[in-house]
Amino acid sequence: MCVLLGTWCGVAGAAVTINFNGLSIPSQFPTYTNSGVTFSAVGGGDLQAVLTPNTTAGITSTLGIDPAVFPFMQAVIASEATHVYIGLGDFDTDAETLFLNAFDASDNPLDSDDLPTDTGDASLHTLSVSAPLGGPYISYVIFGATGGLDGSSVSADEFVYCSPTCPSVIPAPGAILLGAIGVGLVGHLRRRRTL
Ligand SMILES: [Ca+2]
Ligand SMILES: [Ca+2]
Repeated sequence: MCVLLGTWCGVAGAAVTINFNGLSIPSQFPTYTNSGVTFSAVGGGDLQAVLTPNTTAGITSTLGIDPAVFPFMQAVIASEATHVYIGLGDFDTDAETLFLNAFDASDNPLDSDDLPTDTGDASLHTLSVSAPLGGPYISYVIFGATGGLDGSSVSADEFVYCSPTCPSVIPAPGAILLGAIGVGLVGHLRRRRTL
């Protein structure tokens, strides 16, 4: 599904949003795939559906590999992406640093975003990353929090990606200019004929 969101994706952009609202709470699963994106916990373990700070369903990881630490989460984007946005929020009401890191298909870091949050901050915060213009594009992202209680004790929601393979529906500026010249010329000729 391609939804035009020019503000987020740029002139030729189209965005896909995954809101997790179809997930049942509580539920636990090793992976979650929706709209060409597969979510999982980094290093193994499960994900679970939880109520996020925006009071709708989202995901977080589960304790398991290390029984005291929530692992980071990752999202693999089948079509790759030019931009990725994610909402991250707390469920331990601890101070921590939210992060979103982007990588290409060869595991090279492309971009990163982070945001320190204070104790008691129960808001969903949007983080974003971008690929270089023309690529290489974002193959996967890793996200979560560091420095707080119990490892990556945050939930995720409102995942948005902009696919480089989505068809553009916005004409290039050159095409718009040529079209405007053509319309003006036809109007001028019509006016001359009527005189
Ligand atoms: Ca949601
Ligand atoms: Ca936390």
